Amino acid sequence: MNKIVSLIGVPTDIGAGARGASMGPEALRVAGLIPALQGHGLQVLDRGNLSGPANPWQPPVEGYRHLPEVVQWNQATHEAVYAELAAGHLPIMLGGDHCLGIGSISAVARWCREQGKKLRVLWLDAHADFNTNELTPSGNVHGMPVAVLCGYGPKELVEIGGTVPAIKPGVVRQIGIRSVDQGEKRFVHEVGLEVFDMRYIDEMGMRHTMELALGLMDPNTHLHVSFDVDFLDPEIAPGVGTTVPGGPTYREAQLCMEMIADTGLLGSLDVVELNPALDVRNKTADLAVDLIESLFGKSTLMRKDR
Ligand code: HAR
Ligand code: MN
Ligand code: MN
Ligand code: MN
Repeated sequence: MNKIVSLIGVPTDIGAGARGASMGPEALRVAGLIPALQGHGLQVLDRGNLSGPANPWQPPVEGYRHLPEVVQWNQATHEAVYAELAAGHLPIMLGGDHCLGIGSISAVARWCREQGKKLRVLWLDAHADFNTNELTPSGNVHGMPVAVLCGYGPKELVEIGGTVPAIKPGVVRQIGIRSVDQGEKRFVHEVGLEVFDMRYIDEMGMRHTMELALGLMDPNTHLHVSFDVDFLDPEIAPGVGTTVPGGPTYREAQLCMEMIADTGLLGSLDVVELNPALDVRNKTADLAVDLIESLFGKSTLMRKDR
């Protein structure tokens, strides 16, 4: 595990359907993210926040809302994440809405290609985020990042990391999914995306789910976690723009994070969709920090295998 982590705030809600995710980075800092990470022996570099265009709050154009602005924010994110990886740091992108996964993961994929490393992406989310401008019911680009990364989307976004597609669907494992639009569903099937939806987790349990999602990784794998806070059940995590009932409980989410930590392969992280305007006394941010601690190896007792 990399011992220097770099926080990159990306204060925008440019791809979202509700305003407020732009306040996510500060809410995570206020919730004590930095001391929490330091408490696990990590050195933390807070790189501050990136800047970019304001949210013009316009209707979709050709099926995309705010595409030029989305491109600008993602170019900045790509460069910032890539620079931290090149410096040997573990980047944590503090969103911001999930459209930023395009910039972040394209940078991680570029880095892995250059280093000859394998990549696995865990996509923790209520949503599959696999829409295109033709399939989307909203035009919100935060519903499209996985499709864009796999090469389906507008040229300006698909080409952000230079190589197209940035990733193959086979590197992605989606966990916690419970809201997929009609056309999106067909498309997820068509490309063969590996989805552990809530029904799967209900039937098989989080432990078995994570064993499969983390299975067959050789030690030369860079593990990227894209943590959309709406992955969590809204009862425990109300501070997101698109709540969907029936998500993982507190303990299921903890186990998910703990099992990721146990691999020792975590190389980068996105924390997105936290919306302080919809939160209650920063409760969702506190919970996110708590879960991030587990992701970085906090455990109740010393593990017998350590
Ligand atoms: N699927 C819906 C759409 O595309 C809602 C997407 C909501 N996305 C997020 N990110 N909050 O997962 O409009
Ligand atoms: Mn998402
Ligand atoms: Mn989501
Ligand atoms: Mn804590």
